[in-house]
Amino acid sequence: MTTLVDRYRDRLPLAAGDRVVSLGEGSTPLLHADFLSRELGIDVWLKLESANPTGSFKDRGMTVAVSRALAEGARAVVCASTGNTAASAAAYAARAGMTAAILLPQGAVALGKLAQARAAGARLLEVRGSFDQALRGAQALAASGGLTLVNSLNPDRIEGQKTAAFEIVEELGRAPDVLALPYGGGGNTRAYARGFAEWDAGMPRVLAGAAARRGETLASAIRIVDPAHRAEAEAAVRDSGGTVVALTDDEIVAAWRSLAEREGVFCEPASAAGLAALQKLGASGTAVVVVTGHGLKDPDAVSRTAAPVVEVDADPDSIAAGLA
Ligand code: AN7
Repeated sequence: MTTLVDRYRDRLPLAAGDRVVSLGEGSTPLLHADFLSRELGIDVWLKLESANPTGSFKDRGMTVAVSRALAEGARAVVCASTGNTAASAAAYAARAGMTAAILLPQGAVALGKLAQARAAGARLLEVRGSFDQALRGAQALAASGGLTLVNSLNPDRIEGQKTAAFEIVEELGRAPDVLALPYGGGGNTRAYARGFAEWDAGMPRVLAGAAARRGETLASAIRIVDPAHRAEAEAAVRDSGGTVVALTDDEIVAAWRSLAEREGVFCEPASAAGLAALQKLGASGTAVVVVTGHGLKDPDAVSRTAAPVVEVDADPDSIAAGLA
């Protein structure tokens, strides 16, 4: 197995002797999207970050952040999370023999993510409040000492996540013309911008899909009112000639359905925000759409938006009627 750190160690902040805490992250598929390419009249590729070990792009950052925390002698990590950072931090901390303290916005984390963090034995606290409030709590806890913050405010997270841009350039042989991705707190947008800049292969035009109603979107992963990286992420988008695209939930769900129904790619709703931005604005040339998290993380989203299951008896007539 080649870990992410093995693949790009010379571009990551880890010393030669540091123990690497890895679950086999990175080297994710870049899948050609035949239907979407025809629909949009351009060449569309999907970067399946949902194929990372805990099912989201967070693992790229977490391998670096947890390895560094371990090297520095930390015994515990802390984060606030809408769910995916929680699942990733819990798994990497478990592997490192560290405690993970995780602050979740009450009632706002998808079922699969909660199950992942619980299964790994993380200390889960449900904060009576929003993600934004939970993040301030996590920052205060980290500042009081002893725990390392592993939200993307930790620069090691961004360092790890920039490697997705490296992989795209290596696989396409050049930077794409357009990169479309979801925009929650903006850490990942910054990470891609840094990755393309460091590889020196040119910067794609970045389309960053955000929920128009940030505090209420059904895409719970990006239910973040005040993005921690707003200034830097939006500057990077502007400098690339790209746009922050405000999306309705209907637009996000339409993109999410086309990924599942037309491409066979089942992601969580927030992960379709990049495609929704691309569908809304259009583009030319080659576009890479980042699919950030797996669909199994949020089964309730399916119940709310997909066709119901039909109940039948086990006889041929009843089955035929059920299919009619
Ligand atoms: C699937 O886990 O903020 O713009 O606490 O889970 O870097 O914040 C997750 C964010 C996109 C947005 N897609 O990325 C968390 C968290 C998925 C996500 C984003 C998230 P950023």
